[in-house]
Order: sequence, then C-alpha cells, then structure tokens
Amino acid sequence: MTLALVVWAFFIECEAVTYYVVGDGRGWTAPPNITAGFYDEWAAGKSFNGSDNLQFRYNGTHDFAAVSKEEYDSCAKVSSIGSGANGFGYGYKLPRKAGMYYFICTIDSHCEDGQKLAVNVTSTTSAGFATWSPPSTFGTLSTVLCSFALFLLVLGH
Ligand SMILES: *[C@@H]1O[C@H](CO)[C@@H](O)[C@H](O)[C@H]1NC(C)=O
Ligand SMILES: *[C@@H]1O[C@H](CO)[C@@H](O)[C@H](O)[C@H]1NC(C)=O
Ligand SMILES: *[C@@H]1O[C@H](CO)[C@@H](O)[C@H](O)[C@H]1NC(C)=O
Ligand SMILES: *[C@@H]1O[C@H](CO)[C@@H](O)[C@H](O)[C@H]1NC(C)=O
Ligand SMILES: [Cu+2]
Repeated sequence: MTLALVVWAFFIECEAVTYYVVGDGRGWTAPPNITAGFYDEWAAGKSFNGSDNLQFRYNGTHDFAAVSKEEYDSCAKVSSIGSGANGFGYGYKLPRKAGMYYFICTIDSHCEDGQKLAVNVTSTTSAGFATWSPPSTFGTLSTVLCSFALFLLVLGH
C-alpha cells in the first residue's frame, strides 16, 4: 500500500495597477492640439507607482521614445519605441523602480514644442493584497492584477 501525502499550497499575489491615458482626451500630440507645458500639467498632481501603465494614443504622425533626462532636455533624436499615425495606441509599463522616467516624440520639432513627458514614479508596487480603487481621473482606470500560483506537492513511496 502506498502512502501518499498531498500538500496543496495556493498563493495569490495582487498589485494595484493604474492605466493612465497620457494627455487624457487630447492624447499624445503636438501643437496646435496642445501648448508647451501641457504634459507637465497633466503629470502634476498624479501619483505614479511602479508597474503603472502609460497609454500613448495619437492622431496625426507621432512616435514616442523612453529617454534619459539629458535626451529629454535636449530633445535628442533617438530611436523610438513606438510610432504610427491616426488612431495608434501604445501601452508602456513603467518600471517597478522609483525614479524619474522621460518620454519624448522625436518627429520634427514636436518635443521642443511641448510633446515631452516626465513621470515621477514615487512608489514601488508592493506585492501583496491591495484594495481596488475606483478611477480618480477621467481616462484613468485602476485594476487589480493578480497572479495565481498553484503548487502541488505529492510525497509518497
Ligand atoms: C483620434 O481620432 C478619432 C476619430 O476622429 C477620435 O475618436 C479619437 O478620440 C482621436 N484620438 C485622439 C487621441 O485624439
Ligand atoms: C498608487 O498610486 C495611487 C494613486 O494613483 C495611490 O493611491 C496608491 O496608494 C498607490 N499604490 C501603492 C501600492 O503605492
Ligand atoms: C490634432 O488633432 C486632430 C484631431 O484628432 C488630428 O487630426 C491632428 O492630426 C492632430 N495634430 C497633430 C499635430 O497631432
Ligand atoms: C519625485 O518625487 C519624490 C517623492 O515625492 C521627490 O522626493 C523627488 O524630489 C521627486 N523628483 C523630482 C525630480 O521631482
Ligand atoms: Cu509628435
């Protein structure tokens, strides 16, 4: 007769992730649709956490690149992560690490004209149980993403 010991372990890990539509209804755009400083105003007063998701949506021809502070300041013509025209959308998951993250459009003089975004990630997403919070801003959705891990251990002889 075989003696079998079955051990089930069930882990749930949740993190609160917020989806931000960059620029809300304006999207990711350049003048005349925005004025310089528009994305500074958009980012001001928002609290970005690690793993939050930035949705870049645009009409017209734009791209976006994740850059260093120097490249952000100088509007460097670096290679982009995503580009496209009307109706294009791209999601960017912010790194877990707290810090400043910079994004620009490299098309023509869009960056110089104000199509540049600086995001201050102030808290690292902590694993563990998180409470769901309703959207606080138009165009912003909060969700709780959970990963499930199921371990089955069978010991026997
Ligand atoms: C892009 O254009 C479409 C159609 O006019 C509109 O529904 C959408 O809201 C626009 N998106 C942005 C980011 O401007
Ligand atoms: C993430 O940011 C929201 C505000 O957008 C804040 O209420 C929440 O406490 C933050 N979550 C974590 C895990 O820091
Ligand atoms: C401004 O927005 C309109 C409407 O969404 C779009 O057709 C146009 O291409 C945009 N201009 C720029 C420079 O993105
Ligand atoms: C980012 O936010 C943190 C916490 O609020 C603050 O200490 C830090 O100075 C900010 N960084 C920048 C570059 O504004
Ligand atoms: Cu652009």
